[in-house]
Amino acid sequence: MAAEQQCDSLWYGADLVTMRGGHYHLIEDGAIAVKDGKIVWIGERGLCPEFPLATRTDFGGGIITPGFIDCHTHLVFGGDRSAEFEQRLNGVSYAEIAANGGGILSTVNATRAATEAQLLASAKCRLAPLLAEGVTTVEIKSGYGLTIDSEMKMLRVARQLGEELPVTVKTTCLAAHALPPEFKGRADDYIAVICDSLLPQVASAGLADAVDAFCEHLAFSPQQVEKVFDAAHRLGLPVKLHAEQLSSLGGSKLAAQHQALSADHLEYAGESDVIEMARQGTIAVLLPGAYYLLRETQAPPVDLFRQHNVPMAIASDANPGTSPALSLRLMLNMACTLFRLTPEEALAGITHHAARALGIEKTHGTLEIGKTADFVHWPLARPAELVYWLGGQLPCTVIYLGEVRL
Ligand code: DI6
Ligand code: FE
Repeated sequence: MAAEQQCDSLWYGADLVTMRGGHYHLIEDGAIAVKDGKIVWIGERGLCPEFPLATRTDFGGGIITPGFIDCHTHLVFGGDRSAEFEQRLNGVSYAEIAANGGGILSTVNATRAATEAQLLASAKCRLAPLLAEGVTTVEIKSGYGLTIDSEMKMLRVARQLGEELPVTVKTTCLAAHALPPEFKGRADDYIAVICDSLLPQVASAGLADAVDAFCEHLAFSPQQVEKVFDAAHRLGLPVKLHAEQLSSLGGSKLAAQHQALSADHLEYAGESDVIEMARQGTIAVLLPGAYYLLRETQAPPVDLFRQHNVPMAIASDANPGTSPALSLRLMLNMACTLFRLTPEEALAGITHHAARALGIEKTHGTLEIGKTADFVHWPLARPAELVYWLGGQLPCTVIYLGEVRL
């Protein structure tokens, strides 16, 4: 870049944890130049061009990471399920609760009954703590409406969150999350509604960036999921899948074969699934919050993901049933303690690899020239500290689209 080229702002005086290629790729005493919300120069401060007209911020120490990306959440929903949390602690299983009309369906009832304003207000409260700890991009799924109108209502609320708050929102239609009560015993009919009416309407309203489904005994079979994937592809929408969370049904392999951006959960994935994911470039999204809350004992096959070079992302899965998690940093710690990721892998999981899981890696997830200027300054000595503390709030300055987010 020519030295005489201008930028709007220059940020320096900290070590840059660029996360390029999914590694720290540290630049000591670095500088970042931003123009029109994009990074136009990055490198050692000593090599930085003049940029005489730029606004300057000297952080005077600390580290700068990319903005965090929570690539799997269900943040928009009505009600809460603390009563079920209590039931589970009294010995009732998640599957039993679901079979008795509780579980996802109780949130479906509360979500259908809620107005858009109510859903927006409650989701804002849950999003606030994520933003406070450096999240600049969040994915939000539907899946608690399960009718055309209420799924579209959820997705409109998700879009509105992105318009009203300083955060980038990616929306995912998860209409195939659970069988709505009106379709009891007629799952194939519901899948047909999703494929023939719901998804086309969602797509023509521009409400979804991707399509997801829940492939599980208590939800939908691989054959049913495949129909949803085919419909999504006809509409030009990328797919993702909740797969191998509670049992092994081959969902992750199916997802990979449909060029899914990601397969998520994956506790019960096997080597042939991992090999197919590697072949197709499908990201493994690990969700330690749900694993923890369900007291699962089988961890996802992290060694196989490493061995076959399947990138691992980490997300909150923030949802009222299995992961009422409102801290992505806590998920980092849990991914390390429960799944034995390294802190570097965990940070890649909420930056570069999370961006890949959303298909936005060209613009987000690392500190590189040309990328969106979303980054976070932390007055910390080293990146592992972001993963080490168990929750709590660490002071930080968030730069979103090139400007300090207040
Ligand atoms: N897997 C999960 O862990 C959540 N959805 C899914 O497909 C659970 C959602 C809920 O219980 O409300
Ligand atoms: Fe989920």
